[in-house]
Amino acid sequence: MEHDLSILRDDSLEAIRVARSEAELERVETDLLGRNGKFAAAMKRLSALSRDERPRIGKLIQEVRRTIDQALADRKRTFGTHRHTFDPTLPGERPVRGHVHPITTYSRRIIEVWRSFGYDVHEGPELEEDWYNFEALNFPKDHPTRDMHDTFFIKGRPDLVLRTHTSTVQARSVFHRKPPLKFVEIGRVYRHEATDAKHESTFTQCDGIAIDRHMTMAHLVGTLHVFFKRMFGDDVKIRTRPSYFPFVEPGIEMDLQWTINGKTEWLEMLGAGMIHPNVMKSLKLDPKKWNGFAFGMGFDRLVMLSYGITDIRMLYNGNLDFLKQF
Ligand code: FA5
Repeated sequence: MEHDLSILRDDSLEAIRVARSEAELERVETDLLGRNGKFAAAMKRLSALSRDERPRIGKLIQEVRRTIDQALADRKRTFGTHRHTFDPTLPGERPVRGHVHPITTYSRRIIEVWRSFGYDVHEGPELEEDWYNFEALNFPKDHPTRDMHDTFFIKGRPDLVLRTHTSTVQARSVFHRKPPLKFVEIGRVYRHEATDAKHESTFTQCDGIAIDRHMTMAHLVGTLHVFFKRMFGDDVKIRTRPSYFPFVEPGIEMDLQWTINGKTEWLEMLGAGMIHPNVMKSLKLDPKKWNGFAFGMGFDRLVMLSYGITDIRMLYNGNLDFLKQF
């Protein structure tokens, strides 16, 4: 029995010494000290010994047990210490590297194009005053034209809305500046409406405005056509349709041709028009002296067209498998 105990002790110490991880050490501990472990087996054998032998062997077993407990505790500590020690010679853990979202990549590209046309870039708040979002743009309070943009409201603050378009920049940026001026704004907008492959309730728009003397629809359509040529190449196909927006007169919509899943179709890209004289007056500009054009395009749709994305909702659902492709 003494011989068996000394073998058990030596084997145990060796197993503890060579354990290479905390998990492995735990397995060794269970194997030695668990309910069906080697120790329990030794204790069982103790009961089979004669009364005379029992105290001496019992003492030996306790000694072996203490030795093993101590060795386990020491080995555990070395793992613990290793974990908390900074070893400057070990290679570092590489942080996971991400990249910017396709909407961000694209807005940087678009901004470059508008800058090359001499346009400034402005920003406005997403939580906007009702006045800038609606009233200044000729959407009077309680007027049916407000039905065009259902939005999200703020409890207890009837003067604030989540902006429904980036056209807010027209009033915000023109108000404190003197024409002639040209600028664009890219940003998030919100609408309380059903979503589908081409509509989201949170999406991105790019608005632009140019105010000068003697501006015409030809300037507007020409500017947008050159812009789309720069984005998609000289043979890009555009078409315009008459449309209504309370803040322009006349108003148009512009579509771009795209081929998706083998089918060629028109995709509505933007609303635009000549700035309404009522808006000029809200901006404290004399409509007899100054005029201009404004446009507001669905930015996500540009991104969709460029990358051949068939569902706008992919751009906002945070699915990494999708985003990693860009
Ligand atoms: C407007 O938002 C006007 N502010 C545009 C404008 C600006 C007109 C300046 C005249 C002068 P509209 O609601 O049509 O218009 O939206 C403009 C573009 O945003 C659309 O052509 C479309 O490309 C995109 N868009 C509109 N609603 C959604 C939506 N729910 N999800 C994704 N894109 C949308």
